[in-house]
Amino acid sequence: MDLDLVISGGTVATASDVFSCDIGIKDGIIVQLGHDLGPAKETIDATGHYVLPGGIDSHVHIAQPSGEGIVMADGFESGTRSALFGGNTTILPFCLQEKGQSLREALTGYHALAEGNCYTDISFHLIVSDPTAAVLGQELPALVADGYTSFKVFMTYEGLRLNDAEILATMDVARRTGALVMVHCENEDAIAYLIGRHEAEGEVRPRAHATTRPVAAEREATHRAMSLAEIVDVPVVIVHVSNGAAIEEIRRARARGRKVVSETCPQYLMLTAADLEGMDWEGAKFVCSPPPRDETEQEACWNGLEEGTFDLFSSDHCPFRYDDPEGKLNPKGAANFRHIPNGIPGVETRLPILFSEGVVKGRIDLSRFVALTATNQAKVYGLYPQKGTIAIGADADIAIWDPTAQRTIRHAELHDGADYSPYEGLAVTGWPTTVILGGKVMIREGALVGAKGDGAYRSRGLSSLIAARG
Ligand code: DUC
Ligand code: ZN
Ligand code: ZN
Ligand code: ZN
Repeated sequence: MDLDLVISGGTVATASDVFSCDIGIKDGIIVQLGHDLGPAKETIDATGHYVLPGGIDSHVHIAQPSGEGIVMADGFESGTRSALFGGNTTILPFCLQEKGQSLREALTGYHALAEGNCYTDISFHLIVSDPTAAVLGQELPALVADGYTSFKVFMTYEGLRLNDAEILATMDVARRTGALVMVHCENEDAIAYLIGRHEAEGEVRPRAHATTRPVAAEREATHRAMSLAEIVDVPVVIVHVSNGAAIEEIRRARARGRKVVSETCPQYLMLTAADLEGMDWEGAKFVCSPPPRDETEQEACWNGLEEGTFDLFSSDHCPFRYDDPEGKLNPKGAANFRHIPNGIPGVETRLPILFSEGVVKGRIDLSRFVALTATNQAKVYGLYPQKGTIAIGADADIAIWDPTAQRTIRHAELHDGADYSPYEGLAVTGWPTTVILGGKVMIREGALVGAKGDGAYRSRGLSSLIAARG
């Protein structure tokens, strides 16, 4: 049996081990690990390189309706292309249920947009915004059985947020089906109160986005989400944690024996509220929720990555163009921060930033990097062990990294549909140079050789990390 591909001479890292070995691939699957493999139709020499599981980014927004006249900067083609160039082989975008819509209807739309257009594998989380009896009683359980095994609820945003009763009822579907609930934790009433006060004082600049969404609003909602999950007795994922107080709440809940999965994102390590001050309206480029905080909170998030509180490091890629009437500077947004769409691009820069700032600077080791960016992502969201690791029988989804590459992040060299990067000018060490999806070379030495449509939709099983925690 000739192998299709051998990756030789590299340093392979998994979430537990770093070792020197060659990888043999056949029919899209890793079939051999060892030395002197072959013969093979093709061999890639990875000498001097790291060979890592392809990144999995479980928190990505693509083609999501975002309010009147606002258009997300990425569809599935540009979003997955950007993800691929950043060393990812699977992303999990959200399927937003709009009010009055069934989840199936919403899914039909996203699948139609994604079909034939993806450079990475994809799978969808659902966002439940209209938890009617029919949705919770029949539709959602049926979709969980069909492989849509995670759904997100929001505690903020008028028109999207669920009240506590609705959150409890939605969590109960997770209890009955084994699905996983993700929660966006910010207290909407507190934010609305602060927005009212800021507007009364005439403070409508982008920086008010941060001061109207303080740490206390996130901490309280984080505590409440975990309490509601405790009452229902289900695990819960706290997404995009931005600060030390919320981290403390998560640690306390776990000390009580609660199953909590937690995630942080590059913006909470690299940006601060001071970025929202910007020149003129430039601060709009950094408007995301929760907002970037300060250096103390950045350190708290690093600590949570280092000592193990965070399971997941995801991008929360949510791209809007800046200089665009359909983006950040829409006519209303250019006059009042409330109307600046929330979210920033970052699917391509997530891995290089954590590698450079975390691994190269000695804050986390290479195995922890792999765990946070691939293995735990697969375990939490039901893709493991098919994805998220380098093992015999796993999909041959692999990123080959040049750990010494020196790059300065320039949006002009990225591949998303936005018109800026919040990390413009950041110098990083290390970049994925060759990316392989299901045994097919998609990026070879920095050049795109794969085609849109090479990525496919993957249905998912139930979360194995949760099961493993008993
Ligand atoms: N929440 C997200 O998860 N992404 C972007 C905006 C938001 O509020
Ligand atoms: Zn060898
Ligand atoms: Zn959110
Ligand atoms: Zn998000």
